[in-house]
Amino acid sequence: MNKLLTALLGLSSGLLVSVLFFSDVGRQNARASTPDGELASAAQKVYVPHGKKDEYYLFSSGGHSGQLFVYGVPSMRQIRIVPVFSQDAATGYGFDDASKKMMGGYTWGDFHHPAISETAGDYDGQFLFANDVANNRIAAVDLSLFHTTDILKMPNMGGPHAAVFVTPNTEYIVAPTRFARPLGDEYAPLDKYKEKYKGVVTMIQFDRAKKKLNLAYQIVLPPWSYDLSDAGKKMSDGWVVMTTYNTEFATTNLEINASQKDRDYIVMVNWKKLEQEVAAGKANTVNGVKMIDPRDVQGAIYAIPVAKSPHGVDVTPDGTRFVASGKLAPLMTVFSFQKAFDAIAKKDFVANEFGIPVLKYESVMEREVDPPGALGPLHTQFDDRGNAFNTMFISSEVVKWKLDTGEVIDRQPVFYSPGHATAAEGDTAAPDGTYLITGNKIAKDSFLGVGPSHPESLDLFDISGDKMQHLMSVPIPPEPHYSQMVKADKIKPKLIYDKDETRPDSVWKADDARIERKGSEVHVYGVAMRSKFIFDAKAERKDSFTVRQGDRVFLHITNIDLDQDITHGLEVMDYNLNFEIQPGQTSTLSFTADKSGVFPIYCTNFCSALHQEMSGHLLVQPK
Ligand code: RUQ
Ligand code: CUA
Repeated sequence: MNKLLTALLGLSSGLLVSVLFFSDVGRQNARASTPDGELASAAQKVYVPHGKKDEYYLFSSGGHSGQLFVYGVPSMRQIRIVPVFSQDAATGYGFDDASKKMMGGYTWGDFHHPAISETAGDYDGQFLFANDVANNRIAAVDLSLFHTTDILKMPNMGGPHAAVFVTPNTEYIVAPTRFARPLGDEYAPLDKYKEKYKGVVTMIQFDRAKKKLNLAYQIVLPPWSYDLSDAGKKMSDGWVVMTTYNTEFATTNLEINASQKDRDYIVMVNWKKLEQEVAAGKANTVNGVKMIDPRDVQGAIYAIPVAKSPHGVDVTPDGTRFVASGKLAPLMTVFSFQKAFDAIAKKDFVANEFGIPVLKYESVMEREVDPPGALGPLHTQFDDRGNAFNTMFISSEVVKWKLDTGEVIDRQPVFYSPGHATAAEGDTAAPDGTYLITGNKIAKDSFLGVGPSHPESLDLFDISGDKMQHLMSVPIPPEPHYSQMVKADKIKPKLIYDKDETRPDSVWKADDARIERKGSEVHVYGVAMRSKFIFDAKAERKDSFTVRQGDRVFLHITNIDLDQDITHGLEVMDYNLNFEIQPGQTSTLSFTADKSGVFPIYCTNFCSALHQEMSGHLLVQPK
């Protein structure tokens, strides 16, 4: 165990590198000698000819790129990149006024776990939620437009890593924090960690009609680190489970100091009960947010000991159990909700931590699954036939095992070091059992070299048979933390933006394009159409306009080409500005014309045979 610990801890140490390398040489040879028949079968399964479409969408987190990557499965073709937390010149996201405001002054985010909105425990395909671990934000993406519609900044948080997980009817989006911090941006020295620092869980509601995220309430918890969480379903609907580490309260050198104890905790929270308590006025208001303290509520928050430094926790599709994986213990632990409920009823508690009753491990645990030689279990996924799939980071494999018995059925190598896995419809109450994709942290020799840093990768498996079949590996930009795979027909993309005649700032007829001056503000209500800009319908040169140096310029541009895929872009030369206007969309870009001179404007998105002619001028008269 100590050796394992050292190996795990010394990610950069020669020991781990050699362990990985040694096992991977065998891997590469085994792969090179895959029989031709098997290769042909794999190739056939991933080939989606022109005219046909993929069966699933894969929505993968973009990690510190701050973006959402959209793939088709089984072809594994990347279809789209949707900017969520980071500026994106291609779409003008973070350049136009609305998205810039939404980003709240940040230019990037660290997006870990996408979650598709659910209805009755099933992905409904309407929205996708994302977390930004670095800047304490949650975003909502409209899956009919593939556009981020709202970003919510959460106070009192220290990195919502264990987010986002939605409850079965998207009643709540749950965001537990990774780092404990003093509440309300207060200062407190690290010596006061145990008293002054708090771990906080934010409960967020989403208004589908307004496409807006709202802070519902927060739960103040001990200063442990919350790693992953999942929502109960069916018999466990109303509960949320989350893993913790650093129950040692270490404030330095965590790799050693936060790995001392043999057990950390799973925290179980009854959000339905807490909702009632909040409605009944049991929450205090702390820094403007309703906050629940476990000491003030009974019967809603419990802790269960779990093998040290657990990582993933995943609720089974039928909602009866949850599986926790141990980074530092080479095993998966199956816990039973029923056993937990029974233990709670019997008040079978062994301790109380910060007002949280601690249940007895043996009373809640159903079984430990410990496949020989399988090291570094991180996450669990499920199929429709009672099987679980676990990623093994250190031994680079997927282990398939039976939930009811713990029997290991199959083990397949992964190239290499998988973090999460994603099963088709995997987080729903009814997974499909067709495909599994691992999000790999290390690509090594898999692709053509691109310098010292290699891409991350995804491995696709066919899991419809008893044995898993490795179909292909594809590169992916950083960082495929987690993804969700949803049936393609559940996503209903719009071909053009809804034309709303009452939308402010829109101009629907070329003849209505106009310029209005209000003091030093110049508002251009213009249109983009094949193949011209019209900024001022009354002007001699309709595609040019003149302002004075120092004016604040607002470009309100409507794309009146209501045809699919006719997107226009607009750059302002030397002003470092570009944005995109999709069919039927109105977008506003504002800037101060602080440089005098003549600045060509052109369409940046290839839109017609005369796209090159789609241009004009901004003239800035010197002061
Ligand atoms: S975590 S590799 Cu950020 Cu989802 Cu487990
Ligand atoms: Cu419009 Cu190119």
